[in-house]
Amino acid sequence: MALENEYMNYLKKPIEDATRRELYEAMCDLVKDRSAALSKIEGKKKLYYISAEFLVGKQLGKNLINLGIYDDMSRILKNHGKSLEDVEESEKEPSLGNGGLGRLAACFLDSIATLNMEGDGVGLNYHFGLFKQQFRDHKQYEIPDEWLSCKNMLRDTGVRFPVMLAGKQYESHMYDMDIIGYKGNRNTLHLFDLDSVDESIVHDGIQFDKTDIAKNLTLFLYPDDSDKAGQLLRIYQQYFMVASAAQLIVKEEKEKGHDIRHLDQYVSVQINDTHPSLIIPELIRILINEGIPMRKAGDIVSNVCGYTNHTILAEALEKWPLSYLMEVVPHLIPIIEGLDYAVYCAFNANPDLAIIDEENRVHMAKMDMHFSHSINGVAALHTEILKHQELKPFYNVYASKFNNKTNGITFRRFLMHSNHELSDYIDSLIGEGWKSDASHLEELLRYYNDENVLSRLEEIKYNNKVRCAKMIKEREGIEVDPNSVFDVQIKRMHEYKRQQMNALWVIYMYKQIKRGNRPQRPITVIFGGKAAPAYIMAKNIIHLILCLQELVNNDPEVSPWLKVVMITNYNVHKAEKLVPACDISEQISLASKEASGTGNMKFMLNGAVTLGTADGANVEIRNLVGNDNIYIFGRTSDEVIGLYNSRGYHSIDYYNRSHSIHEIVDFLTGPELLAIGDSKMLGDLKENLINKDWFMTLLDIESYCAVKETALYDYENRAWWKRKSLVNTAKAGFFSSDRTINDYNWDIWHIR
Ligand code: 26Q
Repeated sequence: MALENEYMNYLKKPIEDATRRELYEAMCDLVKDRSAALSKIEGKKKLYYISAEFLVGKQLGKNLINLGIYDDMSRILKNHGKSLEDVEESEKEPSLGNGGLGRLAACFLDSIATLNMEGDGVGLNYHFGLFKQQFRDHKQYEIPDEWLSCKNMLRDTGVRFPVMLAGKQYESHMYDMDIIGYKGNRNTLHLFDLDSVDESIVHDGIQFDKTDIAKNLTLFLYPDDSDKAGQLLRIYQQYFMVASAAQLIVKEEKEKGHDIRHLDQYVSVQINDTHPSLIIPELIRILINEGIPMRKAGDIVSNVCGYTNHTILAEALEKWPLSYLMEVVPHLIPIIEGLDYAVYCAFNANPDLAIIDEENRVHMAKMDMHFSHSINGVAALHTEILKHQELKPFYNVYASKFNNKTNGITFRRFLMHSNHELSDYIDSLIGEGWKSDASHLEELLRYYNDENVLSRLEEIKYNNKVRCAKMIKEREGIEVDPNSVFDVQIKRMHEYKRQQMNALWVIYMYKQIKRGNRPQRPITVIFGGKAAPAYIMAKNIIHLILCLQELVNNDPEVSPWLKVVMITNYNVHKAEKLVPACDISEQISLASKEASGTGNMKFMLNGAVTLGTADGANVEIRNLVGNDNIYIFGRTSDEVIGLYNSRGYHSIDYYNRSHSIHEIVDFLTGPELLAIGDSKMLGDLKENLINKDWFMTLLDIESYCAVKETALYDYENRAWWKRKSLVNTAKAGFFSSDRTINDYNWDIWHIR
């Protein structure tokens, strides 16, 4: 009753009479005030997690859970004929991240606060996050995704810092979002903005004048950087972020009465990929201004900073022309050149280790590795590849800096919030201990042979599929059968992730059904993901999937057995609906290319079985669940790396040698698809597969089809499959981001 009265104070009208929006806004105020009443977490040392992306997702539900009042709120609304889930729909999702890296940062903040460690996030307050995706004529269109007009968790702190950009002074303006620990206290996510940013300069989708910094600085997350203006804008954004972060750190340290000459005793900074790398020269510059000699300043900053690498794709490693940096941050050039010179002297002019290369480009990752005390990869295999392949010259000289921190996910969002029914059922079986120590999930293995438990788990999965089918019907207008197998691949569109291989399997299955070879049970293949606006091949893959969706779902012979769904505008909210409903989790990247993956962990936790390559964290999933509870196919990372090194892969040979591959690939420009789609886009896809296929789709496709057939066959042995599903949930504890954060703290931060 007390909570209801408290809520009524904000709502100021009977719950029955309030609109969803009013119910949402009142609850948002309640959460903000409850959160403000929590203490700030304090410790002897503080972490700053700096990241260009924080893909935090909707905040209301998660905050209610962490405040421990979700169920009560849900009951209060229900008593008055309203639903909390409907109210949650009113919130706009802040899309302040692209995908894995941004979502990881958000999971980390949740765990840091939950573990009662003093650690804040620092990033940018983009007015438009990642674009909103629409489909027309089987193609992706991008429109701006405005989120700030909706009542949200941001507080205007009034705190401002001067930032020099291209010799002119600007002022950053700090907005804070509370990060509430699960039944605990709070930390903060600080997002910096520029007052003069002007949303009205956006036109024709997501186009805008990239040169007008005063108007565009924090307008968009990742503006297209395929031209010079776009690259300069990224540098402007990055420096604006880290210059603000550095001043915030200094301000807070001074307020605590700490001597910033001993910054390394009190502060840890984690650099999330190379996007915040300029924090290194910026901190060094500040320390020098305090009278500390350059060498000493370099040592202090190295002790403070840790660097996380999230990718092994060379094109994602940032290298900025020195001339661009001269334009945007001229005051950092003497520092960066000084660091480069120090490296030059220390390592006998070894070009592999140089920060500035012969073409006068500054390698941000190299600066990070020299001037951080820790370099980590995000899954065991990824870290090994960094050590022995991609970053080998650095491993040779800094072996002790390298360490692995396998990614994790927050179970508060990806089980307790997204799958209440399963979460509550787990509580009833093994108690709530798993919520503070996820390894307790293993206690579920006690029920391995318990028919009642297994059927209840099956029922929960079915209910989730019904809910998901309802969303698909409402949002996409496609009818799917909850009794079908839900096969799900949701992630950014990228050739290395190989959505095209799954699409080729759809063609294979379509042809099988046409020939009368029907599957034992209908299959629903669900895709979701955005393509970067300038990434032509990823857009071609979306086009193929949308054409297949039309072809397959409208064919009366095929559609009773096979459905294709491309989810529009896939985001965190939709992930929460799709993940609990999934039977088969598609994690089919070319081995060695996916640093870790975190979707794979979300699916596993929710009882899906992985169909994947031995890549990223899939390898660790396999080690945990055993070969009986996962479907692994395709070449290993060693084999793939060998093929790249020997240039031994020619996709055309696979196309010419295998009749079935030939047939599937030719279908791309066959009459069925050309009647629906664009001959150039489909033709380019086909041509790319035959003559380039950089990510080796045709190498693995036969093994993929064979193993997928086995998985679908095994699915019919229901008793067996239910056990596989149980084992996956039971073994997922390792992938709690609480475990990951404890590892970071133990090995790198030492903040608690
Ligand atoms: C770089 C230069 C210029 C423009 C953009 C970028 C850029 C932007 C975003 C580079 C990388 C990203 C994002 C990378 C990312 O999300 N990586 C994913 O990180 C996850 C968390 O560690 C891993 O699980 C995934 O395997 C990895 O792909």
